[in-house]
Amino acid sequence: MAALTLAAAGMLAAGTAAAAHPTIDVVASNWKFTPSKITIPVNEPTTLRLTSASGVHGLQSDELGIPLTKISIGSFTLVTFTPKKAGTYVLHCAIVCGPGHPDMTLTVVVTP
Ligand SMILES: [Cu+2]
Repeated sequence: MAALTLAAAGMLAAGTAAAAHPTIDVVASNWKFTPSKITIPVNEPTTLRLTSASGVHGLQSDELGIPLTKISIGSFTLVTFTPKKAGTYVLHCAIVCGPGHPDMTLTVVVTP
């Protein structure tokens, strides 16, 4: 009986932790991401909430598991991914957006 109760408590705790994963706002504009650097934990789901203040931009990372995601003015786009490996990833804007496009990056630091 005591073991069953402990098991149920453990499941509840795990459910709470999974639901509490962070959502991070990232605003794209001509020609930068704000913030330009985010830090997230490895092996935990993270949701980015993306929008644009000017221009159409994009985000994509095969290494992080982020599919090509278009970022438009006036709408919020959610993308959830789970980084599998700690490290520093420099993501370039994935949609050609003008003269500042080559230098438009978002740095994602994945901590162990
Ligand atoms: Cu671009």
